[in-house]
Amino acid sequence: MSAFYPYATLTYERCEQLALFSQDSSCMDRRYLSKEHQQTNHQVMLWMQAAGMRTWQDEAGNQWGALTSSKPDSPTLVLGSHLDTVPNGGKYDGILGVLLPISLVQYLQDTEQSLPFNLQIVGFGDEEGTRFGATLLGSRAVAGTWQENWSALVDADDIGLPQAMRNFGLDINKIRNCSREQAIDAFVEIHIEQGPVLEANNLAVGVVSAIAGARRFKCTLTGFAGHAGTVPMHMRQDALAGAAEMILAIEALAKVHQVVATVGKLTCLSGATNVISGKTEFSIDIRSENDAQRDIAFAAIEQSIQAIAHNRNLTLQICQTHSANAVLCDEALQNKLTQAIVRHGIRPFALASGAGHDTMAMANICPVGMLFMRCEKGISHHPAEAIRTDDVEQTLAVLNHFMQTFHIPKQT
Ligand code: HGY
Ligand code: MN
Ligand code: MN
Repeated sequence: MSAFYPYATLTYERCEQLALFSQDSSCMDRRYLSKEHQQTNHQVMLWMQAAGMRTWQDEAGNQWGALTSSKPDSPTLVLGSHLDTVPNGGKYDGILGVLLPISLVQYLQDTEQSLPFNLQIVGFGDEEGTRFGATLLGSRAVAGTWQENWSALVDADDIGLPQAMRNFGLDINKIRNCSREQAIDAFVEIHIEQGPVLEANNLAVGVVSAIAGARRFKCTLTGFAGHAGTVPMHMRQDALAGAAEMILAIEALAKVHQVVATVGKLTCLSGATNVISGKTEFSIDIRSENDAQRDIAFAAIEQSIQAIAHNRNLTLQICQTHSANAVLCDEALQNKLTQAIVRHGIRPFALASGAGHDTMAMANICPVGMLFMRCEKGISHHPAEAIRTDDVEQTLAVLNHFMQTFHIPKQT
């Protein structure tokens, strides 16, 4: 066991503690600007303060901690990830990328080591976009790419984003104050891989080369509700049967165009056993590391599902709810992370991320890098998401090597 082992168990135990802050006692579900988000920010603030960091919560509800260098005009490195989860999600997606850096700062504090640059840690409030549909709200506020039309967003209980922010003690009109352009010289995110590649290569960590770009849509399909017993099959305008045909077409076209496309949500409005569906809503999430390839695939999907709607005498409305282009990680940061992995005696390995991350938003204002940590069987967005303490120990050691040898050029 290395000097990092106690800090690995500390990180693991804290992930377990934060998992208690969930709106559903039967599973992990922590949403932006909720009571559970508030509890989590407070607990993370206490852990940051215990590690000697100055703390604050910004106007978007992101939780920050700062360790200021003895030379205040030094460059600033930010480490961070998100504190929200998907419904029925795991305990480590995002959360590990906030708690592991705090544990490393605790180690530096306990071993009386200082850094030649300013270090900040951020827990973003909304990466998953579960509550309001748009994603990366916390990191986009920091990156200065908050979108004015987000003021119209409402959640499943018809609570608007501005009201939810007021309930949280925030004022949406001040959101521009938390933009950190020019104040951050590099951003690095530690995150579980959420895929099987590191485990298949028997590696604890890997360096992320690129992050797939994503587009998300809300589709509303309208037919005509009818009596399940009296309307002949050839006279139906069945919105659920239409959605079913469209979902299979989306799956087939994703394979043809070598992208990933997912229909994760399907709602049959006013559904009843003996009623032909008159209206359904479903989501589309389409991704690729190649934005052009993704857009060509989506154009083919759109043409196909509109044709299905036409043939079934249905009307289909497609509304884009999210778009983020693919992001290449900074070469210099990738090299520094690779050198730290080699110095720790692990075989260096680079891989792309199919999952989206706050890093995509931060790439708008500074060089970005990501370090992936293995998760068991690559399972994520699922309660079976699991990590190993010894992998956390290795990741802490690699991150420490990275920090000890890291020189950031001040952004001009
Ligand atoms: O959907 C994603 O890729 C991320 O987990 N929000
Ligand atoms: Mn996620
Ligand atoms: Mn995540």
